[in-house]
Amino acid sequence: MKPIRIIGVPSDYGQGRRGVDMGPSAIRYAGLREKLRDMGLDVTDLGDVPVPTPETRHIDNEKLKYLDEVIAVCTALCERVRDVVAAGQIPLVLGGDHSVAIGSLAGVAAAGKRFGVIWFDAHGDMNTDETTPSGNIHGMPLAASLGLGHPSLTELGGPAPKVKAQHVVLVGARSVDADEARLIRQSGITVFTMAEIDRLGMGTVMEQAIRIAGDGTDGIHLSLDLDALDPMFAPGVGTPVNGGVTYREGHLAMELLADSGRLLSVDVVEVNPILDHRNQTGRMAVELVESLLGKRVM
Ligand code: HAR
Ligand code: MN
Ligand code: MN
Ligand code: MN
Repeated sequence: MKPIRIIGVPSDYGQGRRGVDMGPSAIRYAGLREKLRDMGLDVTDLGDVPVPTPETRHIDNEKLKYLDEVIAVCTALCERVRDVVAAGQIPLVLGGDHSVAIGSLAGVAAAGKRFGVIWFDAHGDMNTDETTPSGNIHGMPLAASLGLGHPSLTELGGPAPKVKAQHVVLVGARSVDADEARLIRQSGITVFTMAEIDRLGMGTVMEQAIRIAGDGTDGIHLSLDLDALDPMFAPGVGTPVNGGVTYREGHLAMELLADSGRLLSVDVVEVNPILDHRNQTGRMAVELVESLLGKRVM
């Protein structure tokens, strides 16, 4: 496994509710660095990207809430991710809400990589400023990375698109807005909803996802939204949706990705300690990352 570089992004500018800004802290507190070092991995925590305090800011645009702040945070993250990837290391980005993925994908692209994306999420994250029901940018990062939406997001850190639809797979979807669903269908990305996971099994779904994201690319970016997991296993998220990925399905997905040897970069997002029970979701995040980076029973 390549060296791992942890980057915290304590931002909740992409989401209405405060608390997800404490995600990096909760995941670190659950022992992330120590557990990965115990596996024999080369791990360094690079600290946090600077994030301004929300109480000093205001919303200018109801369709793109905190746009300036999201741009500033994602631009700083983009530069760090770019440098880590260029050095042959794996960035492990700790959110923060999912808007931070706009910065991480831009950073992987800025490092010159042609990559695929596996987007593990209960939601589509395929809204634009024209389709959003909430104005929250965390509902837009996949669209933005595909070149759909406001130019200040699609062109952040470099030209759009950051990733091609033919190499993008959404896994775990079960809450998609009507206009968003239209955009998803038009985009040409591959979607495995929970219904497909039920029918095919997570093993088959991930084999196909890894092939779609991995074939003909330099590697795979995993964007892991903890709300993909069933709220039973990950209650500490801002927008929980019932009927999600089980504990073992989640681990199997991570194990298969580890076995593929194609992992380039990772986001772990939407952990909200205020809504959590004794850091259960922070610990779940750490366990999933262990599986993703090669931990096995024996
Ligand atoms: N689709 C809704 C919106 O755009 C809710 C999005 C919730 N997003 C996340 N990220 N939690 O996956 O506002
Ligand atoms: Mn402003
Ligand atoms: Mn998401
Ligand atoms: Mn989500």
